[in-house]
Amino acid sequence: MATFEGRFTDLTGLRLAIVVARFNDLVTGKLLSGCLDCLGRHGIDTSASSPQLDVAWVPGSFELPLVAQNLASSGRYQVVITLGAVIRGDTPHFDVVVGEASKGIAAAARQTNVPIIFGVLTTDTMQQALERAGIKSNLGWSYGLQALEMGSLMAVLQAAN
Ligand code: INI
Repeated sequence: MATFEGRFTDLTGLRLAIVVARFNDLVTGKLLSGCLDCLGRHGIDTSASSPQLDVAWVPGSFELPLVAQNLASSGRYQVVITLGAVIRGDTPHFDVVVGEASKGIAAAARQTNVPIIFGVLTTDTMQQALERAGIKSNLGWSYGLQALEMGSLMAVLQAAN
């Protein structure tokens, strides 16, 4: 029996990309800060000149799948993180954006065979979003951890194939 697991240390060979939506950047900027804090505390070089990490900004969560797929298919990264915040308004726009972002991100990961972390908050209010982006916890930190686990797990699986 083989057991395959990702890890959270010894990650010098790991290359990551983060795609962040500018829409609701009060929230997504905080998610990015939490995510970078997590990655840095686990030994990832998060400096401006880092050879391990790149960050791309897109207008909104609707655009996350396209850019995540582009980065994932480049062969430069073992894992891509998407960060967004979709907050329910009075129109069906919320459902359209959330549906396209979630389905698009899942499809991009399957098509490229590169894990893409779904770091998109979907909340009814700005208060709920902010509570998950630093007021109470910061889910950006969790998305960083999940990226480390998935990126290193894929490397283990590829080595075993
Ligand atoms: N984009 C978001 O990331 N969050 C939202 O809450 C949101 N709302 O509510 O409209 C949103 N819309 C913009 C969308 O993602 C696209 O950027 C835009 O439609 C252009 O394609």
